Amino acid sequence: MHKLPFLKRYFVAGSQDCQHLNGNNANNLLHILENALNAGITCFQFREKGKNSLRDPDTISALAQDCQKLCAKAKVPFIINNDVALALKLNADGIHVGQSDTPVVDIIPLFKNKIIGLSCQTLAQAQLADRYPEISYLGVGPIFSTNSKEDAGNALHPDIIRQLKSAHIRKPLVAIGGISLQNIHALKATNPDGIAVISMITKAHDLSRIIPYW
Ligand code: TZP
Repeated sequence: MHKLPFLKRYFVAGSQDCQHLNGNNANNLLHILENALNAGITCFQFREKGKNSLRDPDTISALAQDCQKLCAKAKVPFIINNDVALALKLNADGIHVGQSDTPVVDIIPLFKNKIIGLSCQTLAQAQLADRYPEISYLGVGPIFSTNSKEDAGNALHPDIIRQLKSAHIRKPLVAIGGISLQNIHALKATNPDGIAVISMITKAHDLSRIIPYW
C-alpha cells in the first residue's frame, strides 16, 4: 500500500474544541484553522461532535463550508467526520468513520474516489479493514489519554503502532489521542504514517513552535 503524504500533519477539530477561548467557538475554529493551514498542516477533519458541539444542521453546514473554503485555498484535503449527508452535500474530499459510526461497508459505495478513513483500536479491526482496498487509512488511538473525546477508551500506547506494523497491516496508520510536544518523540519512534491532533493545535500558543516536531 503506497503512503499518503497528506496524512503527516493531520488536524481534527470542531467548534466544541475551541470553548476554552473567549468569544464565539465557530469563529475561533476558523481563526485557528487558518493559522494552522498557514503553519503547515497537511489535512483537516471537520469533527463537530460531543459536548457543546453545534446542533443545528444549517449552522453546522455553514461552518463546515467555511472550513472547506480555507482548506481549498491552502490545497489541503477537507475530510468530514461521520456526517455522510454533509460530506455528500459539500462534496468533501473524504469521510472518516469510527467503529460504532455508520458502517464503513455502507460508506464505500457512496464515496468512490474519495478519501475514506476508519478508526481502529485493535489488530483484529485493522486486519478486517485491510481487506477493503477502498479504505484509505486507519486512525489508531487513543495512543495517550485524552480529554478531547468522551468515549475515547483506554490509552493504547505507541506500541499499538509497532504491533500493527509487525502484523503487516498495509494501510497507512494515523496515530491520534493525547499527542503533545512532550510525548510526540516516543510516538514518532514507531514511524506512523501520520499524526492527528486536536488540542496540540487548538491549545497552542505558538503554532510555529509545533510544526518542526510534528
Ligand atoms: N479519536 C481518538 S482520540 C481523539 C479522537 C478524535 C481525540 C484527540 O484529541 P487530542 O486533543 O489530540 O487528544
